[in-house]
Amino acid sequence: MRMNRVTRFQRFKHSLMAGTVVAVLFNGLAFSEEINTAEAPHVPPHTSRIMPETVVMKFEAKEFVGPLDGKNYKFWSFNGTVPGPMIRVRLGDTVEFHLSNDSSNQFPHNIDLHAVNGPGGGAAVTLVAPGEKKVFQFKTLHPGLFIYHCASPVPSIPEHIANGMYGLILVEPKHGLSRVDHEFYVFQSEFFTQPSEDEDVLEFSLEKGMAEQADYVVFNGNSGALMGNNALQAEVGDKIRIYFGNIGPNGASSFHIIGEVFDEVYLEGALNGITNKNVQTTLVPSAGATIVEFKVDIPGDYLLVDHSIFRINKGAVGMLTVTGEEDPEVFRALPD
Ligand SMILES: [Cu+2]
Repeated sequence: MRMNRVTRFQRFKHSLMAGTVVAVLFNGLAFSEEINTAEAPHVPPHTSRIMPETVVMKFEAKEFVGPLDGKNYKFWSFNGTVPGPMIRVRLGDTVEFHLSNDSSNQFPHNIDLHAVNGPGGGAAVTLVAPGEKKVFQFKTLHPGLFIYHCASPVPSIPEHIANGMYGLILVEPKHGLSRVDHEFYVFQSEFFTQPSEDEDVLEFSLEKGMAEQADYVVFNGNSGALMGNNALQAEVGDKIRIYFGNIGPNGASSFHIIGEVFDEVYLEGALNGITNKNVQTTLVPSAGATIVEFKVDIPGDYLLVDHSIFRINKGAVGMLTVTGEEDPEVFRALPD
């Protein structure tokens, strides 16, 4: 689990147990690098702050060849992972966002964060050529779980999205989120492929993208990213929260966990908005997100799926493995 380090200043503040006081004293000067990011399926820790701060976020666009369903694909990414890191900030924070473009890349990139109120969600002021860097800042005005993605027009916005440039940013409400036993970051996306000049490496197919015919629909950037040794783990009695994003780029997701019922769903990823209870399947639109919470009662394997069910053949399946005591009152097989 990779995440940004808490600065010495931050530790000093926490050691005083009076971070707020210090933040108030240094009002306007209080920069925090506590901004937490984490790679899927991990989630950055709670912000644990009472006051908003200025947080510095550093992202780099990175084009690379990586595995996709036993083959290789020409991915474009933020920070070299697909999906990009999950970001966690707090309502009222000012985010100073640095975007650089690796000098070995071929294309210009930018970032549109759906948590931003401003032109292009930041895309208009972050378009960077290979070897360049740009910085902008925004204030978080809405709590919720939001998509971010690249929106570079060269060669086309859809191509940047389809190649892997997306992720989630969580803006915690003023009083944070309740503690649960496990939090996971799961992100659904489609890939449209054709052989490149190098036959062993696949690349984006505009034709398939236009026809909305995905070859792969996957969780966390690859089929099997949440299967086998990569399955999510929990114990009976645990309360679990999943931050789920779907970029599409075309399809909506019918997110469901086979054998579980969501106790609570934060509809469309909104916080301080509407929640629903006792939900079997929740619809997540293209470039939308949701937060689901549930308690696991019985040991076993539970499949995360897009219940547009043929998509499991295209990779849209993950596993949550639950260990612990049986509870025959809740679930048991009966003798013949
Ligand atoms: Cu891009």
